[in-house]
Amino acid sequence: MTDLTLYFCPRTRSFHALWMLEEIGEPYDLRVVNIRDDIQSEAYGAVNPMRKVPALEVDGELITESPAICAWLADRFPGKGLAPAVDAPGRGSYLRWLFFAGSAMEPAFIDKAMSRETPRQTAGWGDLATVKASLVRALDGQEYLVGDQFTAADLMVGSTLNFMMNFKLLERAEPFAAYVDRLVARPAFKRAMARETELAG
Ligand SMILES: N[C@@H](CCC(=O)N[C@@H](CS)C(=O)NCC(=O)O)C(=O)O
Repeated sequence: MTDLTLYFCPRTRSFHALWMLEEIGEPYDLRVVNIRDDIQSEAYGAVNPMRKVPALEVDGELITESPAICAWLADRFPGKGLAPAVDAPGRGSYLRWLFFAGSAMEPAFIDKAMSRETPRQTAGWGDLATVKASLVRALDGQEYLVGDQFTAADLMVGSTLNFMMNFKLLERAEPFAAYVDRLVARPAFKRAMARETELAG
């Protein structure tokens, strides 16, 4: 059996990985890390020198960065159907949107949070308006980003949209509202949310 340990702090981006673990449904351990102090310890520096959560320890190997954690889990447990197989149609689109969450959505929303404008030709993420327009186009006429299948790419993109809505950085409006509502209705999301709420105290 694979030994899975998630370094997690409630009410942070580490929720992406918690939700993914619940989708996978394999046993895992949680180590709660307080991002105000624990994260600065020497011990946590050895887990993630970036001093960020989440981190997933797999049989002693450490994986950081939420999209990488989700990609690894989806590929390690292919029977859960959370990623198209390497040689299946949709694999390219799946990877595209999975990476888009971290490389385009995140920095574009942080620009907004910081009330700053990075020139779009300089920024690898372009700008928030174009990021949103790209997602609107990707979701046009479909329930999920890759055909009719929920994948880890939806988890990362949807969880990021939900996070940004909760922080009032994104209006709860269509088409994103219906998409996020569909994702948060998943039993695995609800289990992860219940676990997080319990841990947040
Ligand atoms: N690129 C990372 C970002 C993770 C991240 O920003 N984590 C925040 C919590 S929301 C954190 O650990 N902050 C602690 C700190 O910077 O002191 C990922 O996608 O997993």
